[in-house]
Amino acid sequence: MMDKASRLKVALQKSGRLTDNSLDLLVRCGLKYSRGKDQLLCYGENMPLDLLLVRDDDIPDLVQQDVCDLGIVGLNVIEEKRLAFQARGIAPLFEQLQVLDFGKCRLSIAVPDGAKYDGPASLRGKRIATTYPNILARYLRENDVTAEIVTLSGAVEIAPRLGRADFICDLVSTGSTLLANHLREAEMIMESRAAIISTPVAVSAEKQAWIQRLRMRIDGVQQVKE
Ligand code: PRT
Ligand code: ZN
Repeated sequence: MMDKASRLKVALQKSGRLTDNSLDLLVRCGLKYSRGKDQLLCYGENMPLDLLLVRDDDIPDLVQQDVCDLGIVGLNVIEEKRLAFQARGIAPLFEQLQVLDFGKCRLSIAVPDGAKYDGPASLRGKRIATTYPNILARYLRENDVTAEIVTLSGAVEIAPRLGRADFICDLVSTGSTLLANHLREAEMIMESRAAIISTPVAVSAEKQAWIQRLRMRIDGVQQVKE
């Protein structure tokens, strides 16, 4: 097809909640691809576009570093990374291009069954476990609340039972995980769904034309579904 530099690189989650929907979306946009031996790269056969399969948390960084031109990742991850970069004085070099119709969830504060909660003031002085420390910190700041953020890398829902935190701030979709852990959703702090990010770094006219084409096809595919 075209030389390597003119092929679009798109970062997708390798294996997780966004994987099937992300691949499905591109296939509905007309992409035919073959998987590389290492399972990390997929080659577009009928479009100048290749897929890089990675952990979702790495997707904003890959776009930031201009390794990939586009990425599909949750707004929760995009926002957390944007705030993390800002906190370190780094300008985020990725922008939200298009919001998608899958991966819907919300980032919420949850409290143990029976714990009192009457709004953000109830968080004052509490320990809140989360994997989204920057989004939580902004929420607390906006609500004039001082609390301790306990940053964990996973299994946030068991932190209260282990005595590591009073409350949690985690993603919720059906609510069954909270229920199983004797927690109740007390406050939603962000709504999320998958989105496409792109780099504001100038790309070639050829690439730009394919990004435009892809956007239009995605709009078409999503309208059909609605
Ligand atoms: O390995 P990798 O790092 O790529 O994957 P991951 O484990 O970090 O992510 P993954 O696959 O769990 O989620 C990827 C993205 O899917 C998230 O960043 C969100 O944008 C989106 N998403 C949508 C969700 C959920 N719904 C969701 N329910 N991500 C996580 N959850 C978890 C939540 O953390 C909690 O543990 O599911 C549990 C709650 O679900 P319910 O249905 O019981 O409420
Ligand atoms: Zn992840």
